[in-house]
Amino acid sequence: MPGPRRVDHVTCSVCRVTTRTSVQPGVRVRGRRWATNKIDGPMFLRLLKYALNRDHAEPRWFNTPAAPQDRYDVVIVGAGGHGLAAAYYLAQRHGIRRVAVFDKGYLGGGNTGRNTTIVRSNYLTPEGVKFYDRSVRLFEGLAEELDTNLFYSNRGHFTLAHTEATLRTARWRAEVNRHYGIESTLVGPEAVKDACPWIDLECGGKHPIMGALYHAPGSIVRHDAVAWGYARGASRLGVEIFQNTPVTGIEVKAGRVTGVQTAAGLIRTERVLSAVAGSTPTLLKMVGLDSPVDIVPLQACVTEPMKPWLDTIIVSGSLHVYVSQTARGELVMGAAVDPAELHSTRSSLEFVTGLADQILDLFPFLAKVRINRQWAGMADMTPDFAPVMGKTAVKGFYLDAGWGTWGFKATPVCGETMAHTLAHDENHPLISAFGMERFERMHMLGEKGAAAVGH
Ligand code: PYC
Repeated sequence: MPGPRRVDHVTCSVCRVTTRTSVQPGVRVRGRRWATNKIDGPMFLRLLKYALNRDHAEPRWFNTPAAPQDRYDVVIVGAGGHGLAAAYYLAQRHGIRRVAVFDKGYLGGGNTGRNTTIVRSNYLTPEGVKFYDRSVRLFEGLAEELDTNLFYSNRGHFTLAHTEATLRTARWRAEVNRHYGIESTLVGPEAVKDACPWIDLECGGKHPIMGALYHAPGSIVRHDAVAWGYARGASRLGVEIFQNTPVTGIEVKAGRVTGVQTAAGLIRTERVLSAVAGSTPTLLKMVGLDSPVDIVPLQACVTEPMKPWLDTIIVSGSLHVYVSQTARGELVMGAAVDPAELHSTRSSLEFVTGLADQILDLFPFLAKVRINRQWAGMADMTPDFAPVMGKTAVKGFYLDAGWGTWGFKATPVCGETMAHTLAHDENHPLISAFGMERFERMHMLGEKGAAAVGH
């Protein structure tokens, strides 16, 4: 198997050119040319010009009106990536522009800003594989579509196997993936070492690496840039975004949505999309629906910056670790979900000590590296580890939930499919298997084997 190549997509916000740079693992990215345009010249000159001249203030990414209107065609609850992407595609693809997005906090401040930015489509079920493949494809063209540098960086993704059972699941995933045209393959330990020479294949003698599922499209992308890019795109098309404006109730009359109570007053609407991850049970209660969703914290952390040494994404479900290196040189890492349900974003010492213990088995040379920040998101878990999406028993109430530990990578496809579903009042074909009614019928999807995170 050839070593994975790293491909970075860098989009210049002045001249809108997306440059792809490609390197072999371990080789520094060199020779990135300054993007230029005819008017402003190279980007660094433009930065100087704008930084030093008050008359050239950068335009705001979006403006919020002083107060919401009385009525909207669609109200979206949650200004994270999913809600904003749905708003963008509603306006851009379906011409539905009287859309308001409300968030109780700040834009992208929920799970969008709290994940470890991994994008992949190496799922286990055909439904999951097709869905996430569409997401990866949308991600690949997103910087250009949103005219925003998303720092999309194609790294390749290794899911390590330390046991026969994990190898079997990896082989199964590779087969399903390839059936749907997705580049996933089972590789031996030497391919892992080729791509990541710093790894200890013996893991300190405790859990030797027997092989891995290698997934070429695996990538990382700057999470806040995705949310802000969608926000700007939606806002340019007329969508209104209200931060720090909680939705406190949803009016339902005769089984239909008629309005939304917000901190800024009552808004009339017949269509509401809930895209609130860890607050899903709260929203469902507002419309009288019960939920199969549990909320569990998922913690992550970031180290101080280091010289580039990790060009790929390394995941070990058995060791409960996943790690990648950002363009700034920090390692972004996470572990298993917390062991019990908890509606909180507190992060713990127990998490970092546990994670350090495991990561040092893989990379002993990291012993002296300091952790700069740690945080938690609230993962909304379903019993079968697949999402809950689409129409619900309440007419006009649409759900985008059950993202567990893999919601960020679904951002574009959720936006696209939920916009279609709201616009046509008909579930998009890619989400038809994800309806809430599957739990009543016991039609579970069984996606747990594709989780990167221990549960
Ligand atoms: O699903 O790839 C994933 C993932 C990585 C970290 C948390 N989830």
